[in-house]
Amino acid sequence: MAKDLRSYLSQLVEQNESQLRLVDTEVDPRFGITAYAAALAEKGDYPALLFNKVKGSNIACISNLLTSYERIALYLGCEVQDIPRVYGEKLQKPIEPVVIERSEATVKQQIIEEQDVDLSKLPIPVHNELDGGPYLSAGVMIIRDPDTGLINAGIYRHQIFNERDMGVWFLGAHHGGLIYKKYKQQGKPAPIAIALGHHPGFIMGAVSRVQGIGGEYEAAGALMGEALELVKADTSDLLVPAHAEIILEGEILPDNDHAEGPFGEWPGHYLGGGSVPTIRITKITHRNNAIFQDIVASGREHLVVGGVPRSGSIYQTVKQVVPSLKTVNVPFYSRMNCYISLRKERDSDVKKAAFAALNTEQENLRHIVVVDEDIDVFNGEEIAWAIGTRFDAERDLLIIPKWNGPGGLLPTNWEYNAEGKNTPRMSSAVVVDATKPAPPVVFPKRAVVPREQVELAELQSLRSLNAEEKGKWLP
Ligand SMILES: Cc1cc2nc3c(=O)[nH]c(=O)nc-3n(C[C@H](O)[C@H](O)[C@H](O)COP(=O)(O)O)c2cc1C
Ligand SMILES: [Mn+2]
Repeated sequence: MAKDLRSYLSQLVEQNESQLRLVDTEVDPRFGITAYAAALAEKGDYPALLFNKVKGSNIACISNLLTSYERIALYLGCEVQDIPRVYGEKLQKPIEPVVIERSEATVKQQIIEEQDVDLSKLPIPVHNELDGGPYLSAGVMIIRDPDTGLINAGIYRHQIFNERDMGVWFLGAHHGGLIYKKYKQQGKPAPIAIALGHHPGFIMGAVSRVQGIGGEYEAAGALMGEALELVKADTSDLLVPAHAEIILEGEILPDNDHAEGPFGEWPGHYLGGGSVPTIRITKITHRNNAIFQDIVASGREHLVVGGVPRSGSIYQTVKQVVPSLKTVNVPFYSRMNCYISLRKERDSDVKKAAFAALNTEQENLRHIVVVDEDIDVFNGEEIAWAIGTRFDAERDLLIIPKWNGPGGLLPTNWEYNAEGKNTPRMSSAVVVDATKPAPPVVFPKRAVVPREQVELAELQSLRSLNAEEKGKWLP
């Protein structure tokens, strides 16, 4: 059986049942779905949530699925520390997709024709307090380059405008927007399809930084470990994933822009808005008992999905200049930071690694922390500890003024005048060298309990005090 969302969910449940929790109470798509994720996050709990009864919809909704590196490591079949390396190595061996018969394609089990399209029947959440409306946050939009015929895929936010229309927000040089403009210049609608709900390898493939237009289906195959199965779309010549949960088909209209936003985004605050192109949906196909997928856009889930491809690219470029690199992490709590661990062979390794990272991910990175190989870069406490014990600001801090820009997504990239008007400014970057000083400085050894002894501790035999023991020791 081909890998899909369901095969991954069973892998997740097999590993630990509590990683998938069913919400059987009826929830309102307006804040009701994100309320559960938020309430659990306050307790430090990030299970995948399957909502069975979303008001106004017969379709289930899954949210909070990719909220931890452990869940990414699960499908990549590696340790968390090794994600950037394994991810990068897999992307270097793309796997061609295969096209299957319509009758074999599970996503064609249910068909909704144009006259019956009603997006309000999908369980599309309103995520945060000030959001402009419901948003598709985990849809992979597929579009064909009219010049080369290559198919490109990516995740772009889609605000729902009415029963059949939604927006699409393309950033900067992302291929989706470049391709859309080619159709627009010819005054033609751009046929698109949006895939909702699939194996995480498909989703990560779609957001991987593949060189040039297209290649995402091949990247998805590499990350899934098998050829992605495709099927012909019903309303265009696009090829779409045959085992997605839901496919929306339609076109981006050339001259029908619409006001969009606000929408709470990955920095944890509102980003973007303005005027965006409109997509008209003309057909929906879905599986029996379809599961609609949502990504918590303003939180950890978005940053895990977006951070792994960045860590993967940075790993590859840093490794070329500093072969003693151990691993890197663009953490899920700040895409502007990057933590690099390495076995320092010479002092210059630190700056070489930091500059390679900054050059690879110029869009968002501005704070690089370099640590020794004994520090776990996936643990923010370890990073803070390394800064606290191995970093001296006067000697180890490098500020790079006017590193990147001008402008960008964050308010720190803008200068405001007395009238409140803003102009783009250059942003700075910083390298924090939290590695131990090189010899001759003798650095104290880290205090640890011997590993063999830690492993011998019989944790399963721990229990609470019984009555007799309470009588003995408690007042
Ligand atoms: C959850 C999530 C939401 C995203 N939202 C957007 C978006 O609204 N607009 C955008 O241009 N990119 C967005 N991205 C980033 C793109 O999907 C990503 O950079 C992708 O590689 C772009 O592909 P392309 O260059 O082929 O268009 C998002 C990524 C993730 C993981
Ligand atoms: Mn692309």
